[in-house]
Amino acid sequence: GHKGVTLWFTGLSGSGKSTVAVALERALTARGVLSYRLDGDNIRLGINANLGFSAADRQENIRRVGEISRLFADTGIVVLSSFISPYREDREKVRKMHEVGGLPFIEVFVDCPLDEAESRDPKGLYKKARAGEIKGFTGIDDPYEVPTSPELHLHTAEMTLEQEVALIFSTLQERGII
Ligand code: GGZ
Repeated sequence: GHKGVTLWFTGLSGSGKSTVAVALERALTARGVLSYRLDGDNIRLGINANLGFSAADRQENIRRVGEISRLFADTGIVVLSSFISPYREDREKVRKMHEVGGLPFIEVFVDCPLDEAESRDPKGLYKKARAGEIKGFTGIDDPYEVPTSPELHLHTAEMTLEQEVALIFSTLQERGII
């Protein structure tokens, strides 16, 4: 059996948060562990369709996603939440909502250098941000506050995807979650 938990992936756009979450989900499914992924693609088009990227909207985005993660984790699911979540205070609030409910919370800092994320630019958003066509883009003209004490710190420039998945997997095992 396994316990519910929220794995909270934070990092820049293009840092690889979703890629790690997808690979981890595959590994968990192969071991019979029920997991569920939350990210901008399924949340910002649905429940948070009314939110943009102002500081207040990002804060509300993270608050709602934190509450949803907590509810899923409470049912025993391994929740994989991938959001830039650029503000430390908002991430700390999500951590607290889990802790008061006795639910494990694992902050995973997907630490990718800006120049690397920018060179990937899968959606061409950094290019638009540099050109001033998108205002308030994280890492360009909006802040990303790096985690000060994440449970896991993935230096993505020095690790393979397989190593990252293995590290998260062994952390879940060591903590008796899976
Ligand atoms: C950052 C933005 C912005 C701005 C659109 N700043 O690479 P992506 O496209 O798929 O990931 C980014 C996503 C970020 O949504 P989150 O819900 O994770 O953000 S937050 O936690 O800050 O609320 C990017 C796209 O949305 N995007 N405009 N201005 N990312």
